[in-house]
Amino acid sequence: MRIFHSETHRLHFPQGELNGGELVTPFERPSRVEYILNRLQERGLTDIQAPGAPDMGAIAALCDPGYLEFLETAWDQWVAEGFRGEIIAASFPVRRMQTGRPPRNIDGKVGYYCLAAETAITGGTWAAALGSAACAQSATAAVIDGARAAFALCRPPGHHATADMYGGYCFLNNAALAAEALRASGAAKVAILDIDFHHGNGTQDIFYGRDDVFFASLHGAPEDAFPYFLGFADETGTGAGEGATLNLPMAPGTPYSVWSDALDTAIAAIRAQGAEALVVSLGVDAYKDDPISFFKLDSPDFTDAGRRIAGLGLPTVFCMEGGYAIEAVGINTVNVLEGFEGA
Ligand code: OKP
Ligand code: ZN
Repeated sequence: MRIFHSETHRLHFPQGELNGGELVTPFERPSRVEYILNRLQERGLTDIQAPGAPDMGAIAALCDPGYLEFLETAWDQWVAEGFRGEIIAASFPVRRMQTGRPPRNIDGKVGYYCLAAETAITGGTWAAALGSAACAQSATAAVIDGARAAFALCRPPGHHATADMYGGYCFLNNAALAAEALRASGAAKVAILDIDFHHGNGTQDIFYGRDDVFFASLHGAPEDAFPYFLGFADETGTGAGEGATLNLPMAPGTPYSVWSDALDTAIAAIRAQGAEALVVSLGVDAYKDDPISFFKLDSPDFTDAGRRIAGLGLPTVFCMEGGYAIEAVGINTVNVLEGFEGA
């Protein structure tokens, strides 16, 4: 399988994540990539290359222009203001405070474009986010060129990012970029299967009103799990997109026997939709020892999940998302890919 990885991910390494009132070392950290790369090598998945330059036109087509300008300039403005810490949002346009006007003040602007305060921005974040997007774009190009599948080792992840908001460790929605590129290449219908433990609120939001990109997500029930406010089973799409969103929220402690039934449900829906290409938001935080999640999948279950996904028989772009049980992240990620390839 062709694999795309960019060293630029290292440029994004905030020292602090707001967690339980403390600033802790972020769960989403550069070493995650090292564990994945090591495991890929160990298992002989060595067709790893750097992506091409990011396709800025495609990023501009997906995202709000003010948001992209913000991501590009936020650090310089923050420093110019005299702030000495990393960028962490503190003021948000919440209920009855939404007038759609991005503030001039950088602290206000940060809150305007942020959906969750755990995620810090630093001087290297924009470059890392672009490198991550480039991995998704190059992996998609490989599939468009005829590869059965490709793996974008995206870091930072993307599925919480909307067209105009960052948070949940995400800045640019890599899976959405992949889906849009597949559409542009001629696939009439594309499916995004999000198996990360967390609901892919950003991806859902981007495609919610459209019927050409089907979005299916398996995740911790929003009553109990981040992002808390989206991902309920009754969110099924709107307008032309009605029926093109499928949410499968599950309870704390969910074992593979239940999770795999949900996976089969999502796979059957993707088939019924007539999707011609597939994007997998590949998070492995459904793992039993993940420090911020609550499902009970074991490592061999990820191999089985990969096998089931391969059963769709679709050209497939895997985009890395979450997974924070650092030492198992590589094993679980590669297990999905091996299960897929061995099927
Ligand atoms: C990103 B992805 C611990 C809770 C952090 C944000 C989780 C983001 C997950 N401080 N909440 O979907 O794996
Ligand atoms: Zn996650």
